[in-house]
Amino acid sequence: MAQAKTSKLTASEEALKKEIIGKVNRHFGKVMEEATPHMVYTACALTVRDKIMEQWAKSHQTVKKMGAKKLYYLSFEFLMGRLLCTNILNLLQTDTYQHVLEDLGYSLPEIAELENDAGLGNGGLGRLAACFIDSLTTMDLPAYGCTIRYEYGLFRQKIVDGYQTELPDSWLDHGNAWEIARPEETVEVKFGGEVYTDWVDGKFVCNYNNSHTILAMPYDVPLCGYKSKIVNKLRLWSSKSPDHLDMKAFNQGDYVRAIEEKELAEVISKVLYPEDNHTEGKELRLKQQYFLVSATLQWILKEFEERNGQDWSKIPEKVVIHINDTHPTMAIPEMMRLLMDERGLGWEEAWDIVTHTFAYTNHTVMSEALEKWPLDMFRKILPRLYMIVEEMNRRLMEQLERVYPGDHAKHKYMAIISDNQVFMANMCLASCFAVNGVSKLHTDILKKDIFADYYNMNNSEFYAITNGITFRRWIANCNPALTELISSKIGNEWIKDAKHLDKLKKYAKDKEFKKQFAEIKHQNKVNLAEYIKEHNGIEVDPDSIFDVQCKRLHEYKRQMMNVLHILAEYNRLLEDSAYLEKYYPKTYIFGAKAAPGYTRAKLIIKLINSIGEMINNDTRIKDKIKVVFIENYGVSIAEKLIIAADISEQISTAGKEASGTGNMKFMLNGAVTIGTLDGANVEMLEQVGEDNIYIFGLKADEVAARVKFAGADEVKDIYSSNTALRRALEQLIDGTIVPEHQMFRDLYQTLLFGDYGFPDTYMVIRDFEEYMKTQEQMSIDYQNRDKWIEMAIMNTASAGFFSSDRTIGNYNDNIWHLKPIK
Ligand code: 26W
Repeated sequence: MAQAKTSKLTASEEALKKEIIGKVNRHFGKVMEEATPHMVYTACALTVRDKIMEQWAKSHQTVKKMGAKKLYYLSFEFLMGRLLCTNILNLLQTDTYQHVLEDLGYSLPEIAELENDAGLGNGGLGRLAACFIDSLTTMDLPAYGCTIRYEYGLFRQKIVDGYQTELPDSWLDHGNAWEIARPEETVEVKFGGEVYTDWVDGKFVCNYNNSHTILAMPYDVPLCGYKSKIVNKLRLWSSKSPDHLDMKAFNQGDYVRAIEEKELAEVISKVLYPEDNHTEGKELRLKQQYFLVSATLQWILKEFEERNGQDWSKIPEKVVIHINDTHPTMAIPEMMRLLMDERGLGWEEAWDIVTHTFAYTNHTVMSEALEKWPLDMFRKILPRLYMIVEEMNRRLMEQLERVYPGDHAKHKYMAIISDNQVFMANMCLASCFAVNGVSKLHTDILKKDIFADYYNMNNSEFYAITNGITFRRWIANCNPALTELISSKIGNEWIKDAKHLDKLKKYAKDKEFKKQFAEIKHQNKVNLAEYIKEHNGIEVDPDSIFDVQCKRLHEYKRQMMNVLHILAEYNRLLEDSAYLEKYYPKTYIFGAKAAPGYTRAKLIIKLINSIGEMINNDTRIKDKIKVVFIENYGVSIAEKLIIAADISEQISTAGKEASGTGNMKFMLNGAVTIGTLDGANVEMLEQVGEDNIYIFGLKADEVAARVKFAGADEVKDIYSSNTALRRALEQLIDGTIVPEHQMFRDLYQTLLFGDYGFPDTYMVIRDFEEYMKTQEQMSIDYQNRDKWIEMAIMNTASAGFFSSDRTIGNYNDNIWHLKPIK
């Protein structure tokens, strides 16, 4: 049992203490002395939830009374992370909870650690959705996040013998204190069978035969904003079998089959697909997609009808539906279906509503991520939607013939249905009133390249809306010491109104401020070093440069370039004793999950661990380099890593990273970026100025030009002239790293010869030299402590633009037009 402290509590703290003890008593039937820390966590969470719920009822009424327009943000991913501390922060109760928990013999951070991350997402797109909902609520804008209540979130990564292994993330094991089940709002979703359309008494009817019904039951997670009175919610849909058990089968003794049937229905919301930037066209994924959008659209229309009656033409005034990448695109034909088949509207009328209600964000230009579904599968699982999509395509083709007469290649490229596949991005482009990219550069590429034909057709408005991050989680909550220091100088308005952060610039040369800023970074590094010691058994020096690359593992993000550079450094330290003597120590830290089916990405993880093993144990280099791979990278680990970084690695092949958001988190917490002119890095450079960021490498247009002429000769030339790089590459296959020297051959092969005769697809070889030189310069500059700290401060002070509040402001002004609730 924890040792209670006897310090003096204020009256409101005493009241909270009573509440928490009360929850332990009533929720678990335990007295405080018997409670496990887990029970204390849940009790705290429930008291927080109570406070949010009190606001919720009021806020709900106000929204209703105002008849306010609402945003439904549809996303297959919401990477929320933990909620206890951010909710407490948003309610301005951090000190109160801290005092009370201390009084009870615990600490807030220790209790908060017990919450499982809600890991309902893969990476950037999912975390963006989570930041958005925080900003929307903080800005008093009425919005709902809608997603699936996956029983298993993104897999838990365990490194075994250097390899990634995947374990299920059963995040709901201890229950979820934040959610409220809404069984009374359950809806039916139908799959498969045959559809017969008919006219009965002049009315269009749709009959379903042999279709299979699954129930969608919502769970709501109420969400509060920072210093805000409104409460929004995240609605999570869970699949259920309509019959508790097939009693007939059950009574006939077929017990196992009866259970199986039930399981089959529930499998839909079982697990998040761990694919990032790659689609596989799996039947279950298609079912998940329809499940979420059908349930959500039924709910949206019901809510609309309750508030506004049956004047459906008013939908675009009251409702805006945002589609987070193409994954929820089927919401479009589903709305057509609901309006036509269930509300009796004609095609034109329904189409007019739909095309004024949906907006779409694209998050990637990687061709393997652009979703398409085999037509047969689509028809089999969603027969009615298939008919609607076919009609959408037929009408689109007529339109294209008018706009681009006779240009059959264009028609095919723009079609919703072609080559026996359904193209989801084209479905969005043909129906959404607004389309946006997630940085300036990315939007330019959409307009000039992959979506150029749609852009020129003027079907929808195109916007460049640069991503952002919520400052509540990504500094106020994860870096309290820095937050306090900043607020002590410029007040705390910047947490809600990020443009004030700019005021910090005048302290970049203030001696005392610099000292304190540096001390906080150092303490964060000490804490991370402890974490590494505990989890990796590796001793790292907090005075060394912490160089961090953490993000999903993908070839275009070029973890490989980082690895080759580390190898080259290591070789040089071994060969050149003068260099070793003057070398400033560096700790390279990686965190990354690879999609379980992405063999090459998994091999890169093994490589990182293998070179770590080799380098960390080589006494000849006198601990000058350490390489650490942090297992199971996710939101909560990011919160520890990012605040301790000196250098932020944002080194994707230019043109490939749509925006990046990790880059902004590092910047905000005073890391200096080494990066290419890709995604939002371009705008980071604009904000922070070229003296405070290290930019290298080919630009997006140069990359595009080089891809076209393959570049085998160029790669060959570099290979022969750059000995450091050549050695590092050869070490991949000569037994230096591991005795099984063929293990990493694929990595060597693909860089030098490519998969189909095109070497170095991601320009690792072609950008290497500049990368190496830039790294070298950074090591020199780091040793000029005064200069470096000034740069770090300038990064923090220039990060205001990257608040997701600004991003949400842009979406709202251009696309959503929601009114803040007073
Ligand atoms: C199922 C297949 C799949 C899953 C996820 C395809 C594509 C995705 C996402 C589009 C991948 C993703 O997360 N993209 C990232 O989105 C971030 C938020 O806009 C950007 O900052 C990143 O640059 C982009 O890679």
